[in-house]
Amino acid sequence: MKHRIWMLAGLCLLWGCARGAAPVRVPTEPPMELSPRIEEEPMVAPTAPPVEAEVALPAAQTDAEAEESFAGTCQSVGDRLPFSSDMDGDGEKETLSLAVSVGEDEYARWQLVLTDGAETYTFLTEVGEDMPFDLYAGDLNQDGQWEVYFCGDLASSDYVIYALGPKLTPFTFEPDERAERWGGSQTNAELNGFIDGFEDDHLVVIGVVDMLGTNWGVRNYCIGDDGVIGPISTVWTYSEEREPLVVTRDLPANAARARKEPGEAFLIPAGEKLTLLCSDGCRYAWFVTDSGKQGVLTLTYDENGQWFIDGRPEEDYFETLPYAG
Ligand SMILES: [Ca+2]
Ligand SMILES: [Ca+2]
Repeated sequence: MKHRIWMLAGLCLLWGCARGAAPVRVPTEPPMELSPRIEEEPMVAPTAPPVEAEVALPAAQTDAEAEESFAGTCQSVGDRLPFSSDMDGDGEKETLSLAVSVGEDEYARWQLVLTDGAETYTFLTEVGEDMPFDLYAGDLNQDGQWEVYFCGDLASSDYVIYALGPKLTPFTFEPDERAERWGGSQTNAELNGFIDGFEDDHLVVIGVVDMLGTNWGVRNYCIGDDGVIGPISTVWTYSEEREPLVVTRDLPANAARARKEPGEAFLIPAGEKLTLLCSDGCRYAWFVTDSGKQGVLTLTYDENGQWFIDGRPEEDYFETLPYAG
């Protein structure tokens, strides 16, 4: 539990208790089609086996306790390992356990073990204070086959999610549409962000959106019919508890429309404050001004990842932008 509290406390600070806030007005958008073909790439495969130190994991519950408190929907099992349930519907229980050790390269190796080592899978994360992680299990898409989700921190606050099937076969993720700006380094074996919960058949993910500063947004993912995990909508919704951005020169904007196409153009004058509501992390950021006007900003980026609005760097339009340190 300690590791979860550490992680949640830090994230709540960043996220500003968004889940308890009033709903943010978000432009509606039809569900995105999941792309049918994504080539599978290998997951991280650790190559340095030496183990220097074993790290204690939370005390185990009994199988009966674990099963009784598990309603069948996806939920955290990180503090009740080993965890037993019939994960593939064959009438026999499988048992999930997790071992962690620190290698000479000072990376943590999280080895997920299924039923006496019948299947294993290893994730690498950085070694940090309490090494935050969480493990979730359940049948998100209700096809009778459980998934296992592992969240960890690859580097300083570079949270990452992996998903595995009942035989610990890795799922693939739809490639992040923001990867082009990052230089295409993103793989489809992992998802940047961390799990904030589950809603119906959706995985709720919080992630960083680096556009008009560093912003934390949330969006939902599901498992497509092709088995690929992708976002329901391209839009990341921001917390309402955000510092407004102070405009320092005429800022070109457009009226927000239900679809993505921007509406009528207008200028936001210097001195106006605007609060970002959401963005797609690639081109559009929706906002509301202090005077209650809603609209959308259109951004572009160059080969260095610098953001521009109407040809000017984004920083030129605002007193400050909330960049992460
Ligand atoms: Ca089984
Ligand atoms: Ca499933």
